[in-house]
Amino acid sequence: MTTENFIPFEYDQVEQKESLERVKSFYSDINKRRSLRVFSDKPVDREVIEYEIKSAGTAPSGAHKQPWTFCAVSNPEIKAKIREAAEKEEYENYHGRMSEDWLEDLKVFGTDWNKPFLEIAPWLIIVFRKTYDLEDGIKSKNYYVQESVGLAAGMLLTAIHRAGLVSLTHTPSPMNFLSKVLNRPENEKPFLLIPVGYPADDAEVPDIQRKPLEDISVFYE
Ligand code: IYR
Repeated sequence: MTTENFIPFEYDQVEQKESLERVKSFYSDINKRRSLRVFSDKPVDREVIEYEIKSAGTAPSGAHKQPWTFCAVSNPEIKAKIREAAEKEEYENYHGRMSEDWLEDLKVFGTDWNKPFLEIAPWLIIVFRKTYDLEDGIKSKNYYVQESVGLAAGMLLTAIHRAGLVSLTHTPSPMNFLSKVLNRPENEKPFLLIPVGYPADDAEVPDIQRKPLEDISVFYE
């Protein structure tokens, strides 16, 4: 292993008892995260969004290529364009493109082709994955792009929750209209559209449960 470019790792020791306290407290907070479809139009400062994106940008990535771009949109005209294009696609999805089974699975969420939150939420963060890097016309390879951008998106949702805001992981399908509206280069493909803001005063969420630990884990001791 060549380590000439290495620097000391900064680490604050945490005792086991405190680890448990910290992770229990983290779990009780993150367990309150819900995907919201009803937003308030209350504004959110740009700096909050910047730090959420900076947090997402700390995610690990294949060969540290950081193959992501986060587009943060508060401009009302651009939000209106995104809503119009998304609803056009979703109308087709709900009227023939999605299977009966799929529509049945979605009933509990009460979704349809209408997406008013795309204009009401103060910010839309559109996550792009860089299928390859493109700098000054020169292409170079990225690795494990889906995994890397998925991790960054998860950290973004966590940061949004930590800031006391709510979000939705939205995937209007197909999403290529986002490249056009946001004028993104050819090496970037839309990955997720995440409205961010405060919940509407009367917001409700579906009554669904998370799987218990026994159903999502296997321990080998
Ligand atoms: N993209 C559609 C449909 C949809 C699909 C899944 I999978 C969901 O978890 C929720 C919705 C929409 O946003 O309505």
